[in-house]
Amino acid sequence: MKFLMTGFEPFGGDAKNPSWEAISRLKDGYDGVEVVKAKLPVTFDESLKALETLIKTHKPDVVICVGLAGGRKEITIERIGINIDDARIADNAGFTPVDRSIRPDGPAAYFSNLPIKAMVNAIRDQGIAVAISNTAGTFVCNHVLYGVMDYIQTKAPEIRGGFVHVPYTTDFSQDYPEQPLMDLNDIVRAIEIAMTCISKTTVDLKISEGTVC
Ligand code: PCA
Repeated sequence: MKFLMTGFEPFGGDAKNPSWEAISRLKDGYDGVEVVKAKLPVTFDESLKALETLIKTHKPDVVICVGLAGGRKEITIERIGINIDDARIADNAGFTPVDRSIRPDGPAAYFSNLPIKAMVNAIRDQGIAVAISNTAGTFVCNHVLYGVMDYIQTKAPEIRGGFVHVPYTTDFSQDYPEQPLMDLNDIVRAIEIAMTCISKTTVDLKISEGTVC
């Protein structure tokens, strides 16, 4: 089974992006799993183009895009990508779209088709903080999640895809003393557990990971 695993370049003034730090540390293969790693630009216009080229080139069975969610204390497995770009900060090309549809004729949202409950369960079993998230924001990560699911639904329904957000890592303690931080080794391990889980799971678990507002 071939996995395309992506992280992002730094953005917003940070020197590093923990998502790429984690992805770059994955091995090229695990038991029965081949891993292709790539770094995506943090730009609305180029990120999805780059991802589509990678999918066409490598023909993966599974695509997992990983990004930074600074301020979150857990690894978060994203459930849904929504059809909107609404940037609070400029992307790395200096572009700040406001209330722009990603696909003007597309549905309002797409669900990830990864076994998100099984992934949360497997990661939590190993003592790593993890949760389902019901919003990937409205910046480049949501753009990529919506875009990859649009590609899958319309062009390659055999692919399973989704998005994982990770917290800041402990080496950001000087930059962000107030932010929750996670050890990079735990993030790498969580991603490895998620890949193993996906390779062994065809039907997701029916367990509640819901929230009440
Ligand atoms: N996080 C941003 C974009 C790139 C990244 O790592 C986001 O959550 O949209």
